[in-house]
Amino acid sequence: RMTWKQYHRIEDIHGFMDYLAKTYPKIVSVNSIGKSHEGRDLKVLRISDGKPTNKAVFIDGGIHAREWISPATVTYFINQFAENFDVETDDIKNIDWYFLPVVNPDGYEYTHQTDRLWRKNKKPTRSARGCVGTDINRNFGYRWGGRGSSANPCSEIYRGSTPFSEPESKALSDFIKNSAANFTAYITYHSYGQYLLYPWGYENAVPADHKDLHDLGNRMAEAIKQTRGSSYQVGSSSGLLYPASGGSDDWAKSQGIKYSYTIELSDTGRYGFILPTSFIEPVARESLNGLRVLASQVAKA
Ligand code: 0X9
Ligand code: ZN
Repeated sequence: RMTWKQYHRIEDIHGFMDYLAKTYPKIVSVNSIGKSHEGRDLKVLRISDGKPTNKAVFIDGGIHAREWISPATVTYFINQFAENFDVETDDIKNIDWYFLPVVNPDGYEYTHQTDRLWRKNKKPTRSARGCVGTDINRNFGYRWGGRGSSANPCSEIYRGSTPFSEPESKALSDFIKNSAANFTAYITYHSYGQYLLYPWGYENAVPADHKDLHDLGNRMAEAIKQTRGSSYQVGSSSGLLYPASGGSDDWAKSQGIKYSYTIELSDTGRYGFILPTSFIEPVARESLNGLRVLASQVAKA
């Protein structure tokens, strides 16, 4: 059974998604959009009442294997919306939600079994030293290969041999590109640091509509703060963090998805990636309040 008192293995997360599709077939469906290098499904759960006027939002987690709070938070959203859909707000019901809670299932399982701090995927590289794994968040095909990424397969920020060389980034991007849904927002959950980041990540520049992104980011941060006092900083990825090219957020923005954010969840460094399980519920709850603000913007956009 799924709870938010523990971190779960991929099998439990997939089982939970399938259970919701079976229990709420009118609003929930689950599809595999491809397979990871080791052959694990990349499962997307859709929640929608099917109204043709709905906008669409894509949310993912677990691009980086060790950032366990991310899949935990995304599955919390799924549970909230699926279990309480009839009593949810009109904003939530006027959106077609797509969730991919674990983009990097091979890496995620490896952090449970072997190396808790693994970041990349698990596909072997051409490295003579036998180094394994590409940073999926450096492998997306917009401004691929620039600052903040590495051509060295042994690096933690290895960008891969070509744009979309990795099955996980390829499947995610193909799904969004080929979908009939009209995505208005893309949010990718990471940890840690408590940041709400918008493009661009590849260099110190901002998109023409950066004021809209900053304003919505501020309103989301305010809603998070109102929950239990957590402070999130809002700004561009390159400005607030560091330049890093090949990220999924930049690629989504380049596809015309207006509200593209990377959210770095809690904490600010005391526990970092090894966030105790007692944080799951509070972090997910405040994050849901932030997401509700995004939903209200998307529903009226
Ligand atoms: O470096 C990253 O991929 C993200 N930070 S993390 O600590 N979770 O690894 C930030 C990505 C921000 N977006 C872009 N640079 N495009
Ligand atoms: Zn990350």
